[in-house]
Amino acid sequence: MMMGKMKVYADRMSQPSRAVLIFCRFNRIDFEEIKVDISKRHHLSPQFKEVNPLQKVPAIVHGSLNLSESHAILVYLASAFPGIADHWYPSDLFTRAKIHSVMDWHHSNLRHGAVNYVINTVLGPATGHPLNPKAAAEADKILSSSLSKLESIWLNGDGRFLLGFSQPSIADLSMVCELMQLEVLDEKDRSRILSPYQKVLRWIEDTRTATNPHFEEVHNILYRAKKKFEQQRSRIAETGTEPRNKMEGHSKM
Ligand SMILES: N[C@@H](CCC(=O)N[C@@H](CS)C(=O)NCC(=O)O)C(=O)O
Repeated sequence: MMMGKMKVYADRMSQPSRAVLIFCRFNRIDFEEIKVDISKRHHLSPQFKEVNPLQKVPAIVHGSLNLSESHAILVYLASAFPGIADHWYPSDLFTRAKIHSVMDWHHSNLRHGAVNYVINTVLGPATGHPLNPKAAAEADKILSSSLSKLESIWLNGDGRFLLGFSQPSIADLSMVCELMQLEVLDEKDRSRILSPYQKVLRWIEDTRTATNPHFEEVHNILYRAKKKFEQQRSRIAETGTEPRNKMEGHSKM
């Protein structure tokens, strides 16, 4: 059956989008990246609603298959395309079950804490949400408790990757992309959150190294956003004034 080139709808500011893009690029999957700019509300357009009625990125279209949810997409990609190394989504049933276990945990714990903390301390105004210190404090607690479990349970094996594996799986890629969003925080805050977890920090570096140069290329947008937020913070510190326009500094994200 002719499937045609797969389309990946993504915004590189979105962590699950980055995981899918890095996976495709690293594994030399032939695909077309279609940018859906969340800060410009492109995910709410009628055209994108046809692709993903949930109006979230990432989403893929491959032949007659429309698929959303990054974990389901990663499982599909690892299974549908030939020549993908087994370590990404091992064929052994018990190992697969463990990978699903850690990915499900991620979505209801680590992601919950990380997204809500970043939205409520830095990114909110870019997506039309006011910053909310109370929600940020709650997210901070969830994030710290998740990082502690990540360090003591999921990264407790002999290998350098989740579940003690010696090579990365789709779960490593998904979770590291999640934590990379902490780059946009004030550096002191980022260090306060991550520095107690040395295994986590080492694992982020190992996953980056294992998937480069694609990891860095896809994350470039985040490093540019980090610089903009840093400049914005030092301007506020010098002049004591907020940017004129709430969206200033975010519009090119
Ligand atoms: N569980 C989903 C999460 C998708 C998601 O929340 N995407 C965000 C960007 S990171 C989005 O599209 N947000 C737009 C909105 O909620 O309006 C996945 O893993 O793909």
